[in-house]
Amino acid sequence: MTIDQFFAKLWDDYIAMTPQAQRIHDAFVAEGEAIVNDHVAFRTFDRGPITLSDLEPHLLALGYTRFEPYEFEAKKLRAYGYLPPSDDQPRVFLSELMCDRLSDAAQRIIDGLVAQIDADEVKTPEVMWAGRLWQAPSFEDYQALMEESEYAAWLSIIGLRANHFTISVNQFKTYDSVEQVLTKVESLGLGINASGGRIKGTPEVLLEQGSTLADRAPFTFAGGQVEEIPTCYYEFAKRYDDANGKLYQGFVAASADKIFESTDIRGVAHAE
Ligand code: OOG
Ligand code: NI
Repeated sequence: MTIDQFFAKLWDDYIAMTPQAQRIHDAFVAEGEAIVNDHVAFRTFDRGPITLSDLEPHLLALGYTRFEPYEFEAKKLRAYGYLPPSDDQPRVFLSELMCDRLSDAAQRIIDGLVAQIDADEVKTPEVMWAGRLWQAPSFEDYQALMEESEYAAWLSIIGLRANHFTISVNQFKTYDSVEQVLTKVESLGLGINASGGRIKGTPEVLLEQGSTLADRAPFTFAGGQVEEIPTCYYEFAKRYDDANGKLYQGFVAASADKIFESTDIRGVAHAE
């Protein structure tokens, strides 16, 4: 599979899950903007056959290289940033939940999900947009995970796929700032993640980011209960040159910590 095929499939799955992404994409295209992806992000459990180390080979096979690790103590997550084989391809952010930091009860729920995975399915790159590799959990299990980790609850129903694509504001012609882009996105009637402020990061940390609030969709839990749940979101990023005049390639942990909350069930439309 070529890198272009990989991202085409990933995008198709993402927009099927995230109608707002196609709307946002098309609105900027209609204004004559070129859409270049800054990065995409994946989430997983550090349990069963889908740990970060199990999924990483698919990125390496496409020519990605490990760049930098990140840790999110309060959210019980660790992550890696990956650099693409060429500058015109998106970076990748891959995180995993440190399951042993959850209660025994929550760990048992997660173990029950990952035990259903056919390990062979994880060996092909299609696993990166395979979605749930287990039966839908019950609403009770979802809520129990939610008590301890929004990320765990989200992953238990959404599964493996791009949780967001990110438009590079650097490549825009008529928009200079992330705030201008967010204002346009809001004019489409979409909500913005205001946790930690609408704009995360500053020119000083060489990365400014903003994101939508995830789309909502009905989800059928085990037993047939249907509830509205957050799916995926869209992000906008502007990078700056470092002291050596080289474009910053990393992520910023303090900003990423707030970007994760774009899929929070409680919504993060409130500024903090
Ligand atoms: C990833 C959040 C971090 C960024 O740009 O800092 C991130 C996620 O929501 O899984 O993408
Ligand atoms: Ni991101």
